[in-house]
Amino acid sequence: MKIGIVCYPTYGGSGVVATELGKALASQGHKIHFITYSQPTRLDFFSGNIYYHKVDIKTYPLFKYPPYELALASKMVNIVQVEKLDLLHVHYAIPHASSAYMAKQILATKGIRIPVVTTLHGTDITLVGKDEIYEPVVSFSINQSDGVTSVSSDLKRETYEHFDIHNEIEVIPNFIDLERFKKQKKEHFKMAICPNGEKLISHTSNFRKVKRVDDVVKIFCRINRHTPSKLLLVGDGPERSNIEELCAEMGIMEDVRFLGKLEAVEEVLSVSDLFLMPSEKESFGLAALEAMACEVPVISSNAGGIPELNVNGISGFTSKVGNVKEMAKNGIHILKDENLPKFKENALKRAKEFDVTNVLPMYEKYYEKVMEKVINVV
Ligand code: GMT
Repeated sequence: MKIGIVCYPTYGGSGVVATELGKALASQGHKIHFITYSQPTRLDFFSGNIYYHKVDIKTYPLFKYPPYELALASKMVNIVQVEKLDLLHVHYAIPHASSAYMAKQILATKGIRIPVVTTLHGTDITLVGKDEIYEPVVSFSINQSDGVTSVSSDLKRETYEHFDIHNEIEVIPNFIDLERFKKQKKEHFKMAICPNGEKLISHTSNFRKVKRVDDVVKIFCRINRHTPSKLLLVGDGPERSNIEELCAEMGIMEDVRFLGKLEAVEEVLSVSDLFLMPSEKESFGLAALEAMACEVPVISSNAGGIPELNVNGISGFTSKVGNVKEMAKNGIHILKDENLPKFKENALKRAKEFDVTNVLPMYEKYYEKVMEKVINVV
């Protein structure tokens, strides 16, 4: 199959999922054409089956807001024709689904029918999309897609709740390449951070308010008082300086390291004992899956789709958003020497269910179904 993939190329779950999906499809022999405004972060190697097409955007003094959606739609029209694509798969509804609709209409005037699959990732529905300034266009574009997938059942439920959708939404969960995340313990790294045998706790995110990184710090403080630990904070974003201030106020700077954006996040995760994800909203929680793939149990909130991944009492624990007291208590329980090995084992076992080899066929089957549907509509 020749597939065009449209996504945000920057750090962030939706771009990571789109890029990893493209890589996995390419390894199965499909020709994958990424259409993005810059090289996707995880697309850092050569593959004969992967192509990258840059969406160029021209500015003009009249444009306060350069029309990216139009440039993207035009690029899709061009690539579908030149590369003879079979299908377009757009990740994150805004604005990718509406640009794809426009491209589809333009191509139809040239006698080309291109099936469009839209994958909903979370904030395109739960935060940004349902805002009235975007809602009508988001609803319309989702309804006009030939196939719609969501990364969790909870996100599917929220989409039907907030939008007038008459399309069937297929749940295809996010996935992980366990080969890449296979434990590669860097014990010297752990020794440097935890010289006195402290436990290592980690968190990775884009440091947006929705991630509640302040709760991460509060949970850590409570755990640390009971079980000597160190905290690694990976990632960067708008809340980072506030969090640094909070750590200073709480007098825990000695025990916390800010690592910024890391390519090889698995190196940190593989030596961690516990992962914290107290998010306000999370359609799936890819960062938690990455931790579990490195055998790290997860203390999380029960927001959105997280409980579909982190099984309470098995791979970790889930609590109500903001209940830092309970989260810390559960963290202390997991970190006890007699409990940790079992939780680690369970975390990895659960992650294996989301291995790319299980999820990739779901996408391939879905593409075939959508293509068949489009071909059969005269
Ligand atoms: O976090 C965001 O603002 C958007 C998005 C992204 O690109 O990182 O994250 C969403 O998509 C991920 C991949 O499907 C999910 O794992 C995240 O749970 C989801 N984030 C939210 O729902 C907040």
